[in-house]
Amino acid sequence: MNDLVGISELRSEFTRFMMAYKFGLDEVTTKINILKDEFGYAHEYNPIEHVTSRLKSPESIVRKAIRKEAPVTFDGIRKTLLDIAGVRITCSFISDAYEISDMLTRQRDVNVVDVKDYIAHPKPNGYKSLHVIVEIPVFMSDRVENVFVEIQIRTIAMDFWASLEHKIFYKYDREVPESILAELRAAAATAHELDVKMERLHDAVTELDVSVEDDAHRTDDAQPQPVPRDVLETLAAWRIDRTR
Ligand code: 0O2
Repeated sequence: MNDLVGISELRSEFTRFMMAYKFGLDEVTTKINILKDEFGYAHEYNPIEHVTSRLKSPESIVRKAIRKEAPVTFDGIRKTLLDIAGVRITCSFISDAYEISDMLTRQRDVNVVDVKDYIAHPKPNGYKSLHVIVEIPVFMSDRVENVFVEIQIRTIAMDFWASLEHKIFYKYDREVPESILAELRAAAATAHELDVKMERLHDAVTELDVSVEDDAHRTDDAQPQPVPRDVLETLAAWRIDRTR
């Protein structure tokens, strides 16, 4: 009976523990969405392509705590695992990754705890991404809790590579054959070449200083736009013409 009470208390403590991370994630995601929307209105070009977020599962939290030889207590986990809450931002160009990181980290309530620049210093397998761990205050009814959130920023090409590598890694249960590892390293180099080429093209077009309607108006929940009066007049005139 005591065991059951213990388990049930632990479960609600775990839920409370995770809630703080969920709120931290919500705060960071809101910040990113504000930047994304503001860019959409104020500039001709939006560096933020896509934003996703995730909370680590309880199994994976405990597994990682054990792997890192952290005390498997809430306090131990809180201090050791800085990526329980994670946001991933996909952007168009390499320079965007640094610009987005600057825009987020210069905000007053964002405290930068750690930066791992795997873009400038890729992992040996070819993995590239800019990782920024931030600490953010979450205001709750009876307390303020500072929560760590890991922000991963990468280009579309880096994200494409990382998603496939992640699948391969798990498919082979972490024992990936050397031939496939070599192909992955080569693919990472090709992805980097594409990033560099696309950025060069983008810079060249920007220098032309002509206004081009791009895809910035595309959203995940596109709504019909109001029909302008001149379009309606054209349609009406066309219809009258056809019925003559
Ligand atoms: P998931 O499924 O994304 O949660 P550290 O905390 O610094 O001691 P850690 O956690 O390995 O060590 O830190 P690091 O290097 O910053 O990596 C954290 C996350 O980056 C990983 O989270 C992955 O999301 C991503 N990542 C790092 N290296 C690779 C890689 O080689 N390939 C891919 N595809 N992703 C990578 P998790 O918890 O491993 O996984």
